[in-house]
Amino acid sequence: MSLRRLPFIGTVAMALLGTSCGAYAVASGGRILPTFLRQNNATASIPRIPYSPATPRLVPRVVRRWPHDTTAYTQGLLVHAGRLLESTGMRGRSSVRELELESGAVLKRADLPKDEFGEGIVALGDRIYQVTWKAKRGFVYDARTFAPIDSFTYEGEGWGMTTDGARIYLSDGTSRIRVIDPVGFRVVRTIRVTEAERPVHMLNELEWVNGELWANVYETAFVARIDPATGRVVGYIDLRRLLPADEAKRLDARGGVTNGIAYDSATGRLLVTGKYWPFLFELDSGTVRPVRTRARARAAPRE
Ligand SMILES: [Ca+2]
Repeated sequence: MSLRRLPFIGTVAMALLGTSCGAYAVASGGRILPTFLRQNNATASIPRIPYSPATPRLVPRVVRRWPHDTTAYTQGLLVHAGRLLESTGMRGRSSVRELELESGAVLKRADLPKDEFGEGIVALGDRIYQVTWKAKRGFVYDARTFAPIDSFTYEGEGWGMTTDGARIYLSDGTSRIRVIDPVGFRVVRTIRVTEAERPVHMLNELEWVNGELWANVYETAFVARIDPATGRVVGYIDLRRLLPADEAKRLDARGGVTNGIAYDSATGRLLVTGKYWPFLFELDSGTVRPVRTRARARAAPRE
């Protein structure tokens, strides 16, 4: 998603609508919200993850960093056939790009119409699919030339996408991820993502990594590692230490949150970034370091 939500929206909406709505649910932050608000990604609260101290958290080792366009409101990031692709959002600035990793230069780009708000992308074969935030319409490009070749429609909002090589996975800011047949963009099943039996909403940019479904959790610096069969979060990647605290705070104030995961299964290269971030960080995908959780620390024997 795109625009940073004002913190009082939920409160105001509750005051205006709460008394007339009978269906309530406890949001992750402990606040009581009408069910329809909790499921509406435009007004959802930031999940206070990890919910359980027993859920494994990993702090990745940074191999190196590469330059990234600080005007890019990163919505999607992936490697396809050795090419690094990114999509960007914001009206009038939405695009699909091919990047040169070493310089951050944009080698090729296709701009969306000025009234479109670009979101995630996925590449399958010779096609790139891109969704838009609220227009319920997506675009298909020739993966090599970026020439527009088709469009498609879907219900609800479009946030992040990835693929296991056959199906498309689509997030929409809630805790659901739709699994989609690219032929006709038809939903074949829906994954409900949970950690410690609680829904993990605000799921954003996606990546398929060695059979796991990874998702940036919007407005947090955590990446959820999801078992695609059950929807359970098997662990988190903790990206809070990638940027110096003052820089992260400065970026966060203008919506520059962690977003963008690209994994090249051919090389094992793992890249992450954020909206407006000055760098793509290359992480050591083979030696992601486990963080001792509080529950494990208590259980650990003395050495
Ligand atoms: Ca991705």
